[in-house]
Amino acid sequence: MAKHSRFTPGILKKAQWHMQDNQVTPEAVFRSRRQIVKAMGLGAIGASVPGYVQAGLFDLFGDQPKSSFITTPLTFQTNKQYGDADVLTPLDKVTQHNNFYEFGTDKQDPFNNAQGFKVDPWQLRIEGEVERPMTLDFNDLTKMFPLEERNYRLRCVEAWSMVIPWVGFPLAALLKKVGVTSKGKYVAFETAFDPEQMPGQKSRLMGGGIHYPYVEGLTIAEAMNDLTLMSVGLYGKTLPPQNGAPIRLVVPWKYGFKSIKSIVRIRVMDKQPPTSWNQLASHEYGFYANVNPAVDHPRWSQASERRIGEGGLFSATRIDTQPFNGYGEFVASLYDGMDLRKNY
Ligand SMILES: Nc1nc2c(c(=O)[nH]1)N[C@H]1C(S)=C(S)[C@@H](COP(=O)(O)O)O[C@H]1N2
Ligand SMILES: [Mo]
Repeated sequence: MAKHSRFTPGILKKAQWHMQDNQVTPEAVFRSRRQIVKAMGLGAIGASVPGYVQAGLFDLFGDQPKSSFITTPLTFQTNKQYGDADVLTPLDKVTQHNNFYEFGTDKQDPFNNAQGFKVDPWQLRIEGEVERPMTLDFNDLTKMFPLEERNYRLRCVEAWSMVIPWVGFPLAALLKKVGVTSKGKYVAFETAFDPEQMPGQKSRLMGGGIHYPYVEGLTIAEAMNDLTLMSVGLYGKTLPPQNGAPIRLVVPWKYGFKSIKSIVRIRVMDKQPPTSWNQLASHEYGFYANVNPAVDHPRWSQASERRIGEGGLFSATRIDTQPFNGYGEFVASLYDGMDLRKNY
């Protein structure tokens, strides 16, 4: 018994809540938990049931299951082509300050409410104007394409920002695999619709008034740009549910709401698809939503942003916002001749 006494719930809890950077990772906590489970003779269950069930098991220890999201390590190559000069936002901020209205509108709601979200089995359907429609299952998401790690700035339309080391593959790789037809001009994306698991889809108030499922879209040129990433992980591990597990879009030159989470359907279309924030308030949120310090939101300036960093949960540094979030050299040409004030 003394053998595993050092893995006491108290110590685990402390490790979790004192986690200030990525030195102490959820994976490390997960591993020590697995040792308790093993010591209790529950090893076989612990190893074979999905993560969310294991999280439930840890209730036995009086720990906080909501903080024990299970992530597993990924294999990837690091791609620094799009910059790595920014200081990364600490993991605890990336995973506890989120927008995912399906789980509530407060910044900590997704962290608190998404932990039971079931991501395996999962099906991602790719269809519409494609030569070879496909359905990817949970295992395909991390195995079909070589994974890359890329550090991207994420600029929310609410004027806060983070720098996140995503792991994923270019959306272009997937689109090439299915073969876009000559009619394919836009790509539409859809988040899972599951009110039993997503309380924000049950209550209009809790879901922020959005008409679910959450939908987004890109032009085919935007979708094919190499910057456009399908993310399956962050900080080297699979995505936590609050960040859009098991697969989400990341479009770093656009406001964060374009980066749709927990995707179940990608449809190549011949016309511009509807998008959730545009449907909710079209005078405030456009289809393009390129980060643009020169075009203010009707209710606030977009000239600067709060970069969330070290320190307390809401500590931040105010910095100037860059056109296209600093990715202009890679994407500005997509909008040549376009009035970006009109096409906001
Ligand atoms: N399905 C869905 N996707 C979503 C959202 C959402 O509410 N639902 N919020 C968006 C917004 S406003 C932002 S800023 C980013 C936040 O991503 P993060 O929580 O991983 O930082 O997710 C985007 N994707
Ligand atoms: Mo956002």
